[in-house]
Amino acid sequence: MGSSPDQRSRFRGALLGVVVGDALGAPLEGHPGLVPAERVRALEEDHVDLLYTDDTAMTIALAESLLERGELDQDHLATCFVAHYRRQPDRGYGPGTARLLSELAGGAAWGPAAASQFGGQGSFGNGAAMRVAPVALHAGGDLSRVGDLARRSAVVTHTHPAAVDGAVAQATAIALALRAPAAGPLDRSAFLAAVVAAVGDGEMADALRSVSDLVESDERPSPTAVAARTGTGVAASESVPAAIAASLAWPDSFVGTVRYAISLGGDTDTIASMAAAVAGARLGEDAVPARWRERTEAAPLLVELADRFAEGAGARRAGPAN
Ligand code: AR6
Ligand code: MG
Repeated sequence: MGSSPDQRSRFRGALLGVVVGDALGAPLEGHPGLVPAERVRALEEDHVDLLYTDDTAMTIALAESLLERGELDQDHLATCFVAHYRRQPDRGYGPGTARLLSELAGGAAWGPAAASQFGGQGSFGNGAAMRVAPVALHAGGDLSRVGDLARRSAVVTHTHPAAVDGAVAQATAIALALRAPAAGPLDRSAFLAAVVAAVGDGEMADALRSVSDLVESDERPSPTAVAARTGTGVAASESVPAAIAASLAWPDSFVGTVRYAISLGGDTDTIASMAAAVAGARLGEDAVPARWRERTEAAPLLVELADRFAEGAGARRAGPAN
């Protein structure tokens, strides 16, 4: 293995992970039960273009908002989500998110509209977690900022505590991966403990803890065991722990992580997207196979957005001119 990838390569790896995992996993979204390895291979070997879905569309919107405003501006973010949704409403948005974005497009304020979803519970879907990668890039891997930024990005559409904590967990996992040495073994136990600590007590922390023995074992856990513990549905409390477990099942392989994540079945695009973002953040863009990247819609746009975050982080490190 070569030297540790630099920050630009890791930023690219994280956002390429989002789009490649999403686009590769999308054809199997909703698959009941585990996906046989042959079905995953068939997807990989196909020659059709890999099209991205709402997971990536919302990631692009969040990235553009952070880059344009230089901060997490919730009103602006809501406007960016709505603009993407209006341009391309058929990207596969979750039903609650589609309804909410239509309400916002009609002039509703995001705060009360998001809070009133699902009879006032707010959405517990994984929509806030699946799009959160740009928050980790904006924070440059600074863990002290990631949780608060992730929370504020989540509540624009998802107010249920499990959805908000899912976004915090996923953003923290990416931020940790951005800082983790790529050479040598990853301390999986410390990694999971840091993610749990970031979310605090509750349903998400419990769900993450439920896989700790599997993740820490010297043997790679079987997809059957992980899926049985976490579930693989669109609820953040299922798919976020499933994705983090997938990234820790194959900590040194982007390809292994994506294959494993898709094999879990259920919300395959979102689980693969979240797992691949973590893998790409640690392993860098060279870990993303060229054959996947070339087939994936909008991969160059995600690279461009990653580079803009890297330039911002570089400028901050250099400090003001005087
Ligand atoms: N009570 C009951 N069901 C709920 C609740 C709740 N409080 N919250 C969510 N659900 P949604 P998302 C169920 O619609 O999170 C795309 O395919 C309900 O069935 O807010 O943006 C992506 O690829 C609801 O429709 O959207 C992701 O897989 C569903 O959870 C996913 O959709 C999803 O919540 C992202 O969905
Ligand atoms: Mg999905």
